[in-house]
Amino acid sequence: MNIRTLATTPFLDQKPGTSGLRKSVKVFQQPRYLENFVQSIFDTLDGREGQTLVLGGDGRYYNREAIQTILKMAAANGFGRVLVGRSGILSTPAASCIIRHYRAFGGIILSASHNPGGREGDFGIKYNTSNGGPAPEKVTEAIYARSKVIDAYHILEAPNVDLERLGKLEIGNLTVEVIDPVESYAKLMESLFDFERIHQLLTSGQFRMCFDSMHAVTGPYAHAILEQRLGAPSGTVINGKPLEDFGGGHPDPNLVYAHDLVERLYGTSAPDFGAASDGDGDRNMILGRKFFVTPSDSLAVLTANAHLVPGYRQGLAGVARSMPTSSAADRVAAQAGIECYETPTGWKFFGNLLDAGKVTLCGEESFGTGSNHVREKDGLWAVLFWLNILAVRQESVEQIVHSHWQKYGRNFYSRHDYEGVDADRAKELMEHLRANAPELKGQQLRHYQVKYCDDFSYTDPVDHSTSQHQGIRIGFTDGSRIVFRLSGTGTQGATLRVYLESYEPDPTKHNLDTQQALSTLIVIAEEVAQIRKFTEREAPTVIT
Ligand code: VG1
Ligand code: CO
Repeated sequence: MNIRTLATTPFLDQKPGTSGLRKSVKVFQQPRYLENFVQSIFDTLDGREGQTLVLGGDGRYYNREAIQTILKMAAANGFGRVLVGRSGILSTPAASCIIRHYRAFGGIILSASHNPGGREGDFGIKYNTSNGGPAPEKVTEAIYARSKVIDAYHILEAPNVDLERLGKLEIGNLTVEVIDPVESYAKLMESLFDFERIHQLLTSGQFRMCFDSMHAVTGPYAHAILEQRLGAPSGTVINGKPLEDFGGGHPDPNLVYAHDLVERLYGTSAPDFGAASDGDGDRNMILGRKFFVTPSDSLAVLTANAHLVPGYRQGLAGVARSMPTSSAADRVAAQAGIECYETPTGWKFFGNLLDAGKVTLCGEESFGTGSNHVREKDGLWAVLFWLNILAVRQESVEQIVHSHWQKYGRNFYSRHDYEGVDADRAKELMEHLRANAPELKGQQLRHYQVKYCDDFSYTDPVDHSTSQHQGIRIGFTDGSRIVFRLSGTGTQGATLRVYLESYEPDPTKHNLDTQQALSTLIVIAEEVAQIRKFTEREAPTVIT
């Protein structure tokens, strides 16, 4: 066995963002770049000797190469066993499920999620802890600190591992186990949902659905679960073959990028139900026939209907949503008499609440929904949850959402993204807002009165850690809100996100167009933040 210790020098830009370290493939392909980061992770893990690690990714370009390197580094760093998905594939929620199922020490997930892939695209890496969830900030900060001083990494000299064949093999003192990426995840889904009832719905001839895997990681999962186990006709899953460049597409399930799906659901003889997932399978978009469900509403609908689903029939401990997510779920929680928590953006902030049993469901406005079944958001889980509700209620998606609004009122909601703007100008915009924030309180802006304006800071109710500067919020006396923050997942320039929300209790106004309903808030956002001036853009790049 030949373990080599190689000298290296730090890269100073290995700071993990909202969800791991994301950079262009070209950056990751620099000699020692991946090795430095992986060694920095390993160096911060006390007690890794002999432990089990889970490893897999979303199949994008550079996935296979990175996996070979990480296996050899795990062998040289004293791990006992690595469970790796066949072909190097594991969706993010499946990786979380496998870490928990095998009681692994942790896991490394290779993905840049919804960012485009391929040689010219992005790559990413993140570490998940033994609860199956993204490493909390104190861990990512320790990794970053280590990456700034690292001077050596350890790697075993060994031939590449055959990732196509299931089973065990040894490299050095490490056991590598190539596992089926779908199996334990599919079993977990079967334990939560009424598969018999969903099967009846999907084979009744009265109901058609379409699932768009966007040539990303959910292809094998969706084929196995929706078509093979639940009996949906073949062809239900479109773009189901994972490709290294996602077929040239942008694997972000929204109305702009999931165009194949949107065309079908808004076309003639549209199916009853449509859904899409992102690069690594943790996001979901839910559509009815000619009808879009905002992710914030989706969380609220799942919360209100959880009693219809076997895995949640015993009741919900509470719900949590990220701060920019609309407060639709808060209204359901209030009526149900359960707690609703508000966390900063990013799934890592839900981990403690889930581990402590304070919440059962969580969600983000960015097409992410999940529960205590794993510690990541979970795209296919959300689709199965919706299918279970549809099978029980025998109503259309649109009817279900409209009756939800009738009962709870409607939170009109939209996010305006300005992608790839100049990073310094974007920072200036935020600083300008931060400086003006104290003066806004009490002011009348158009017909809205400002109730509060602050830079969101969060104290974790479980470990009392605090996270500051999580977004500028302007709250109005009628419950409407505007939130500004900069993305922590982009790789080029900066992305400004503007989140807009207004509440409408009156059912006769629920059919208004969303952008129309939010038009005054959109004007106020421009007036307060001078978005055009700072971004030098006339309009957002993406509106969701
Ligand atoms: C975005 C979303 C955030 C999500 C994160 C990771 O982060 O806004 O809600 O948790 O992506 O999702 P940001 O910092 O760019 O706004 V994924 O599916 O990209 O891992
Ligand atoms: Co994702």
